[in-house]
Amino acid sequence: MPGARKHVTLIPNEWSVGKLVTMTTTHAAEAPPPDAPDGLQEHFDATIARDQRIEPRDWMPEGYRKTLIRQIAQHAHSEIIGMQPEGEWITRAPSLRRKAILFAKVQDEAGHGLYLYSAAETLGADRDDLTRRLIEGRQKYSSIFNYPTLSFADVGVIGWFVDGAAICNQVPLCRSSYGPYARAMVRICKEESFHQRQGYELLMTMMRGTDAQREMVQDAVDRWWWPSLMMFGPPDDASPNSARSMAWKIKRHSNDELRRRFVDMTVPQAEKLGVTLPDPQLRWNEESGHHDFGTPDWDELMRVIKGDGPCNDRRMERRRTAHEEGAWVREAATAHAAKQAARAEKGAAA
Ligand code: FAQ
Repeated sequence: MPGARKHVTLIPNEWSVGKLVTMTTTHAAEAPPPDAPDGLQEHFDATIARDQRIEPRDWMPEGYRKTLIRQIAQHAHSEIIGMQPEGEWITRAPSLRRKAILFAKVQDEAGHGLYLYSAAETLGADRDDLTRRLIEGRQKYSSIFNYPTLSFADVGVIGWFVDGAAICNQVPLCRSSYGPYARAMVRICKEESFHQRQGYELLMTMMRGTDAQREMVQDAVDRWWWPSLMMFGPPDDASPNSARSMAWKIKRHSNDELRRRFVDMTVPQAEKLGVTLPDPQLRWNEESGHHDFGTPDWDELMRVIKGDGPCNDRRMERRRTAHEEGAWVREAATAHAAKQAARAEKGAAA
């Protein structure tokens, strides 16, 4: 295909997390001058304009705080629910090596959820409350995790597409204006890069295998391509939150811009792998310097977001059960913390 790169890199160099870490180590927002109590909004605006970070101790507009809690909580819920589609294959992985890799990946996703809930807590959110909202269907999680994993090739395609899309979306969030979120994203993105590589390597191995294995890979690609494009959210002209989130530098790029980057990144990788992306309109556009591609089914995205996807009920049911079954762990941890605190108090008094 004209314009396709000769050397396939999984993550374009300009998105190196290392580079972004340097970019994000700006100074924290300075404390507002004590003699200017009315200047808090101006101080906040100036901090954002200077590309400096807002930290938990800084004053922030209520809308900024709420938007961050909404996005970070949805992101955390996505990581936790996102353990399920691949988790279903841990017991069926074809070798000990694949089982160990998959186990580690799914555990990483749990860790990402926990960093993100912690980031939300710095904004005054309560983790139990966020979990309750998810379980009661009052908060969202990513549409992508409502699709079934029908074969082991799906594990590879999730790593390649879903973690690849997560990297496109999340590397710019390492420069998000809210410090704890941006810092959590640095570590998360490093781990997502490993996840993407393991998926691509698994698919490469299958493509070198039998005809049946190659068919499994192509079938998984056909099923996951469009839902992966939908992960980036509705088109810009139907994205009610984008303008404000971008003005606050919570989001750094629009949904369509990130979707296009993902397509540009993935096309040469698909060629190298030897699979066909299921979009007859996909072609390199010399003039724009990007790929043209077809329109995702936005009605499907809306249906899945509203709870009517292929696996929404199953995912939520599993999440509710896991929460109930984990009650004893939370009770034990709370009792242990209370005992430790009582011991420390007694020790201090002695
Ligand atoms: N699914 O105005 P916008 C991962 C909602 S983590 C469900 O454009 P915004 C790692 C949106 O919330 C994947 N809902 O919204 C992994 C809003 O609803 P609200 C998660 C969606 O916030 C890999 C409404 O539609 N990543 O993959 C979706 O500006 C493998 C209007 O939309 C993140 O969360 C959707 N796809 O942009 C784990 C990244 N799209 O709240 C396991 C951080 C939109 O007004 C295995 N989040 N909605 O009721 C973001 O960048 C943004 O929140 C967007 C949405 C881009 C997701």
